[in-house]
Amino acid sequence: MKLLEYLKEDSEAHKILFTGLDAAGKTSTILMIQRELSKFALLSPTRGAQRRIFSFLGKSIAEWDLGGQENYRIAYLKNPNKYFEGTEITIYVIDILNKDRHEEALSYLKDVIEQFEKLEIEPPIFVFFHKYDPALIKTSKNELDNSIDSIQKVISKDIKYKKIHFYKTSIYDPPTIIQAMSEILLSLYTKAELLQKTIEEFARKLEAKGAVIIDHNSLIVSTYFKNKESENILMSTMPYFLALNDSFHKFSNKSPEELANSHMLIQRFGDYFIFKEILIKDNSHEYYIILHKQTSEFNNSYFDTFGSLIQEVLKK
Ligand SMILES: Nc1nc2c(ncn2[C@@H]2O[C@H](COP(=O)(O)OP(=O)(O)OP(=O)(O)O)[C@@H](O)[C@H]2O)c(=O)[nH]1
Ligand SMILES: [Mg+2]
Repeated sequence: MKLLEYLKEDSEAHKILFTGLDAAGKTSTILMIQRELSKFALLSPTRGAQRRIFSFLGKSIAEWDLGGQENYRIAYLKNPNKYFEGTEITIYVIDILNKDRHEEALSYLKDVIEQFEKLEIEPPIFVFFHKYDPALIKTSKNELDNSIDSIQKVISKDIKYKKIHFYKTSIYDPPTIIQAMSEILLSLYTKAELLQKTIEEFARKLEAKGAVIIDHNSLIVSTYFKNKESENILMSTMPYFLALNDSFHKFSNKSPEELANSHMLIQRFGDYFIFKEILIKDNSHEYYIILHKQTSEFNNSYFDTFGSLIQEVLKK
């Protein structure tokens, strides 16, 4: 590829397609990562293709939400250049509770893949087995898992797409969506590994059991865990720290700098959880860190150093 072409492509947003049947839960999933939960109650079927651009780790992501009602699906398939061209990542949402429509969902997945073949592109497809709700896992986990297994079998036997991956998600279990989306988005970045090394060193210095960096959307940028226990606690509580922080901000009359310089400390079962904004110069978005430690002490200057390190990594 010529350099100019490369630069042009690099400056364009990465296209992520959300597709699947109507009422599968695509828009709900997107609202969850935008932290727009208050809009859940007003949700109506998406009309046609809705596009939104957002930034993750300094790159533009163009998120396409393809309304899944049949008339729209037909229109997309008739015009692959408009809707499927340039897709870098596809998220295919399947409502696992609606068994009557699993066949239809699989058949549309085939249609989508056919469009990719026509366009000679091969974006990875991430299938979300959606509505895997905690309340249902309690009462009928086997049944849910069986229907997921049978869909998965059909996909590997009949569809045979090379780059296909699976997640179980539910809007009633926010970490399932946040973890899936973070992993998927990080796959676009070569600097993810460098961030990983940075956070590891930082966590060791602070003698932390675990550390998670998240962005303003509560998407995970990087993690470090000393053990599985710390991973379980931090991954499942992480979205709530940001929500808690938002609530405190709402009722505080402190300046943004004062707020950014302060931290939130939670003690639970003998361990400490520290939530702090990381100041990164020349960056329009906030980043946050959650640390899991055995003691409540930490040296504030470490955080500044850490902020500069991250800034360096993001620049590269
Ligand atoms: N039980 C359960 N319901 C969900 C979940 N996610 C979404 N829903 C519900 O499913 C319905 C459809 O959700 P949407 O997000 O509008 O579905 P969509 O895929 O965007 O639908 P279209 O825009 O028509 O393509 C809504 O009533 C949601 O509340 C989930 O994880 N569990
Ligand atoms: Mg929708």
